[in-house]
Amino acid sequence: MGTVSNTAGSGKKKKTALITGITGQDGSYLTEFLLEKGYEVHGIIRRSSNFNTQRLDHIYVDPHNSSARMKLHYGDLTDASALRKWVDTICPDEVYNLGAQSHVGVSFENPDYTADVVATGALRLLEAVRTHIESTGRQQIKYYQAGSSEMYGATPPPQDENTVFHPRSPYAVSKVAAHWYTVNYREAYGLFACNGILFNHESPRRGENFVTRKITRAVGRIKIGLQKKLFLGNLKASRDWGFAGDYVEAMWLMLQQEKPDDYVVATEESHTVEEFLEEAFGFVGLDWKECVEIDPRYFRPSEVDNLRGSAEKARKVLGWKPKVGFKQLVAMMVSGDLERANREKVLVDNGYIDSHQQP
Ligand code: NDP
Ligand code: GDR
Repeated sequence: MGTVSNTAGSGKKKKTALITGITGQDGSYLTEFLLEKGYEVHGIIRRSSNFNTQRLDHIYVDPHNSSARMKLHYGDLTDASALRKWVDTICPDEVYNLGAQSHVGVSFENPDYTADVVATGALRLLEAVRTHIESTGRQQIKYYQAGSSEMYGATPPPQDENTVFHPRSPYAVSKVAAHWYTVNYREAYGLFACNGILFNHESPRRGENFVTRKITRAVGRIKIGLQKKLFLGNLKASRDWGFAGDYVEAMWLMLQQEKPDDYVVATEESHTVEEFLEEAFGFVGLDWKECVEIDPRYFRPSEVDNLRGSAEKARKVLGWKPKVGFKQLVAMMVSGDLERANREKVLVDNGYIDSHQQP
């Protein structure tokens, strides 16, 4: 794990960011984005029995190398003392709280844990930032909270910053709590704290049990003959799907404003899971109806039917707009997974793995 240094070789202070959830989809894109901007990036990672830094491997530089600007530290959103220690040690200019048990379906099965990490975890990190500022008399630390369109839940679209929250899962309820903790720390202590209310965003790095990636993984494997069927739940749900690489820029922009505020980030276009299937299977000339079967296991006890954001405020105030559209996003994900399936096939054909194993 890395040592901590705050100054560039020139003597000019380099900006420093601390990211929870750095090993996740958004964490990896945000790290790339901030490194590109010249930041030193510190990430909190959880201990696991195997390394789980695959999304960061391509930008990893050994910390013994003086050019390393990404540094990883063990910690957890359930561990307040570790959070405080890393805020004290790193003295970041900006903190991005992206860490979460982020799967809506799983949150029905692990509700306590989800609340602990997503809701109380945000509170612990806000408290670490607040008490650090109070005890050191240091300048402001800017804080970003990863909020979610799931907070709108049952409230019909279009959803913007003034839309009423009606969360429909333990995950979404926990995100609502994290949202209000963030607002409260801004109002009570003058903390520079922003909520980004981000609608679904995907990429070739999306976790494989979210519906988009589950579909594009299956398209690649079915096309190449490694798999026959894809089992899914509710195909009628509609989501506002954007590209994760575009969305991390909005997170950063929020922290560059004069005043902290909350912003919706969305493409303003919504598609059903069925439409995603049509586009993804169609991209490789397959008919999804011949491959998809419904498994009630994937239905949720309460569903979010329709999300479509209005990102007018982000467009006007942040000057942000998405660059990647729906068709381009699906093409990018299917192409990535076709390539991966081709690599898998080489291993299967040569007897290194069987077709049920992941390489
Ligand atoms: P991922 O599931 O890909 O990543 C979640 C990250 O949180 C991982 O790095 C994970 O670590 C980490 N994490 C999980 N539990 C803990 C814990 N107890 N302590 C510290 N870190 C933990 O999510 P995304 O990158 O897609 O999303 C980033 C954030 O944005 C999340 O908060 C998510 O809820 C929110 N969000 C996401 C949207 C999306 O469409 N992607 C939309 C709106 C909000 P590990 O690798 O060890 O599992
Ligand atoms: P979501 O994403 O719940 O919107 O949360 P997910 O991809 O899991 O579900 C989207 C919709 O697809 C339906 N669905 C299935 N979902 C999964 N995962 N697996 C299936 O087999 C399946 N079949 C149908 C779901 O019911 C749902 O309606 C994501 C996460 O990234 C959150 O962390 C984030 O806050 C929100 O997006 C915005």
